[in-house]
Amino acid sequence: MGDGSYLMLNSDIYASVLSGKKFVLVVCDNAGFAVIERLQRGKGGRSYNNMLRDSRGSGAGERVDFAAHAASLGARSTRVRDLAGLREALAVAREHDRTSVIVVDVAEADWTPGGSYWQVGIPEVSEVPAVVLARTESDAALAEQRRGT
Ligand SMILES: Cc1ncc(C[n+]2csc(CCOP(=O)(O)OP(=O)(O)O)c2C)c(N)n1
Ligand SMILES: [Mg+2]
Repeated sequence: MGDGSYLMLNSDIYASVLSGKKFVLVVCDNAGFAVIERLQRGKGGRSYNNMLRDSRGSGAGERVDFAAHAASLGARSTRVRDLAGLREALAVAREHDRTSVIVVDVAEADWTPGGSYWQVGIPEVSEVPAVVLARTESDAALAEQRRGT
């Protein structure tokens, strides 16, 4: 899961430790809600406060130590730096009977378009040309959508 999803949903780690229902979690830390940032900009919006680099205030840009956090919930945790480290950490995690959290830093730009799109509301009326274009493209895509799916 992503770093943002981890922050929203991490209590399940503790539940897994308490219940003994282990899982292996790989946290891909790209320092923010990257998919939301892309979605927002892709629909004509401006970049706003999705990525850590855009945060303001006295603690701006502060990174979370996810491995330390997961350990505090009772999970085994480690941070890996490369693919070899990830392979090894996965192998070790699979052997253990306790939930493991493996943290890896990933690049924000690393993603592969799948040819699908995220259907969200886009203003019908806007003075921003990029929003008007996004709405036009969305309407065209919706016209192609199969009914009932
Ligand atoms: C509980 C909850 N709140 C909000 C959302 C909307 N949402 C979908 S993806 C996402 C950001 C995910 O960020 P991250 O897990 O770091 O993944 P990234 O896109 O950076 O790879 C958000 C906020 C959601 N899916 N679930
Ligand atoms: Mg992220």
